[in-house]
Amino acid sequence: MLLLLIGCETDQGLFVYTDDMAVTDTSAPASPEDTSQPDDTPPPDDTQDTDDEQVAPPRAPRAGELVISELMVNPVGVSDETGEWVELYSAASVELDLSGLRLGDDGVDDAEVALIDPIVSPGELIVLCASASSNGGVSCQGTYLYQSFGGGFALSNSEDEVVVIAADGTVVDAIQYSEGFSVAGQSLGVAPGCLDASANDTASCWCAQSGALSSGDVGNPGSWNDGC
Ligand SMILES: [Ca+2]
Ligand SMILES: [Ca+2]
Ligand SMILES: [Ca+2]
Ligand SMILES: [Ca+2]
Repeated sequence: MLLLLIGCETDQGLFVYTDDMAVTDTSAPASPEDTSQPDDTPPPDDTQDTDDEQVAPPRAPRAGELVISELMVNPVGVSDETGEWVELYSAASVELDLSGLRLGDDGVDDAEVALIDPIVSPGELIVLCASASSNGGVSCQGTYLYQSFGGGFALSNSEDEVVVIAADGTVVDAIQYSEGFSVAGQSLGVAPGCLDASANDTASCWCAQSGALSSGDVGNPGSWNDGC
């Protein structure tokens, strides 16, 4: 087959006419063969988290991960009905979701806590109050129904128990106290060295706290306790 029929020189270069009359411009220099392959590898992404850096979602507290750290058993500046409160310390190493948390005792008390924000960070102190207001100047992260004869939660001025119960029924922490424990107008707190769900079962770990409240009562709600 005759491939090259006619060729002629033009200003633009040599046009070669082939038998299918296609036009090929030979004046353009042949480009060097591109041996590189398309790069399918995505560029490194510095912002992408590795598995090691991903934070687990908040979960319900397990036994010992919340510690009963301070109690206002017998307020004087305001009534027990509005002035009692319970402080809890998170001893967990992860964020906790306290949705459905309950406060109870060994008798009739059992009350679900209504929390402003159920997510608690490791090492955080939260204060759960009988009343969000009229409590003597305490800043509360949650409230419960005060009821001293069942259907709520109350701290007896004589002897009582405090049981912290997770939504799934797990007892997270518990303490009990007897006659002579409470002090009128003063909270009782766990010494910083005893902030542990087992250690707080020891009476010597508890003592009356300082710290002025606007009601004239004394305590350290939401702040670190005094040593004992
Ligand atoms: Ca009680
Ligand atoms: Ca009381
Ligand atoms: Ca305990
Ligand atoms: Ca405290």
